[in-house]
Amino acid sequence: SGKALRVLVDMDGVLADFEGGFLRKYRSRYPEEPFITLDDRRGFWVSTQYGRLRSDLCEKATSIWESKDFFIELDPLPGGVEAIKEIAKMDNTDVFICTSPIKHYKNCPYEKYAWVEKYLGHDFLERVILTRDKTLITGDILIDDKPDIIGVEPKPTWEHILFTACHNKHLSISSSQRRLLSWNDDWRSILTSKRQ
Ligand code: UMP
Repeated sequence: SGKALRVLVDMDGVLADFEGGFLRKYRSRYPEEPFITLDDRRGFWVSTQYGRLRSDLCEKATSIWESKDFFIELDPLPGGVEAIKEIAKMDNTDVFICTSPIKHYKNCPYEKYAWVEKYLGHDFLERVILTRDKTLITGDILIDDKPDIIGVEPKPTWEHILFTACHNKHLSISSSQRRLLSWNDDWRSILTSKRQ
């Protein structure tokens, strides 16, 4: 009953394994360079942490996700594809993938659509929103691993559910913020709690 629940789901770090894909390709391309294990990741920006390790490693890190086939070859994170397919089938529920492309646009937007088609099917392309500002998108919840989601809209309509990732797992969360620890966590209860 009531208006359909609108669920926004981030892609990198929530559906697709950006961090794992990055580390594997970085080590393969730069086998002699130091790297940061996933356990030692801190902060959303991989490039920032690599730049602190050694200043030239910022652009070496960036070269990895700017390369052709980086985004299409990301593995799905456990349970994500199954969960979003289940959400899409729920009554009174509209789900969208809400993802920010990198500004090096040659491959990333194309490969994000191709990834969605590969793992979720052609019809799911209808459900893709590419934006660099998620505060402009209206929804009831946004499941996203980025701790600070800001933009031009000071009062976004969605509740941000912080999806746990290697870079945010040690952050303490304000009492009002909710987490989803993984797709094995109780996302169904979070959806139920938002229904009118
Ligand atoms: N990204 C960077 N630099 C980093 C880490 C990630 O540019 O150090 C990119 C990858 C994604 C985008 O395309 O930022 C994050 O998108 P969202 O997960 O916020 O949608």
